[in-house]
Amino acid sequence: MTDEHEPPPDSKLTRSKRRWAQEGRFLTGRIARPEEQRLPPGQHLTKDWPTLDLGLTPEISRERWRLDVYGAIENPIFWDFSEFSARAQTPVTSDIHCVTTWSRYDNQWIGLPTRELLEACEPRDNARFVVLHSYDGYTTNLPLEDFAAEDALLVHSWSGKPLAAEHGGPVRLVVPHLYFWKSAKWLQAIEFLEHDAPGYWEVRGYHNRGDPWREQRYSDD
Ligand SMILES: Nc1nc2c(c(=O)[nH]1)N[C@H]1C(S)=C(S)[C@@H](COP(=O)(O)O)O[C@H]1N2
Ligand SMILES: [Mo]
Repeated sequence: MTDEHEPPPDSKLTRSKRRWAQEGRFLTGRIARPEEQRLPPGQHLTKDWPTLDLGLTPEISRERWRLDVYGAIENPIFWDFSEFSARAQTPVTSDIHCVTTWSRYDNQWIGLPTRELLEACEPRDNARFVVLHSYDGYTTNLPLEDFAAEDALLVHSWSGKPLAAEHGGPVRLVVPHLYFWKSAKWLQAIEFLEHDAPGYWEVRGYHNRGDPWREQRYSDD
């Protein structure tokens, strides 16, 4: 198991995002279906790609990067970048939906489908949840079924180029059907658990699942 980092102290942006959760900011009260409406309720399109994080960009080169996969699995994995990238050659095009209301269509990613990671690590029958751990101390949690979505990918390239450090390079997760805070940047470790373990934003007022078409922006309590 990799060393845990403490997340950095609150920044102006993380303070604002905590307040928006308390206020229920941006909620429209509408529910939509992805098959009928590509843009989820309350979202607007952007052509550029904003950067959002805790205010700190960990400088992890491809040489230093490691992925640690552990917990309720039969085959623990510890890959360096060349072991990872040899398997991570699947292109996927998908949309981004950030809870702060911007969406960006048709992002071209290359990476390892999470389903192929699951084939390699073999989760045990009691594995139900996944926690992503990042090099900046960030964490986020997903039910195993959401992590295993057909278009979910551990990504190292965007638009044919190495994923930029500001967007989570060398490797980040991309789970297109949930709000983008579930897509951990600077991925360091993937932990499989029997029980749920809410992550950084999930314990700070954000919804535990985060389905954009149901506007699952904030937690109910
Ligand atoms: N490691 C890490 N991953 C993270 C975050 C973070 O602060 N640290 N922020 C999340 C949030 S809130 C969003 S909206 C997206 C932003 O990704 P981007 O900067 O590439 O647009 O990353 C998500 N993944
Ligand atoms: Mo976000």
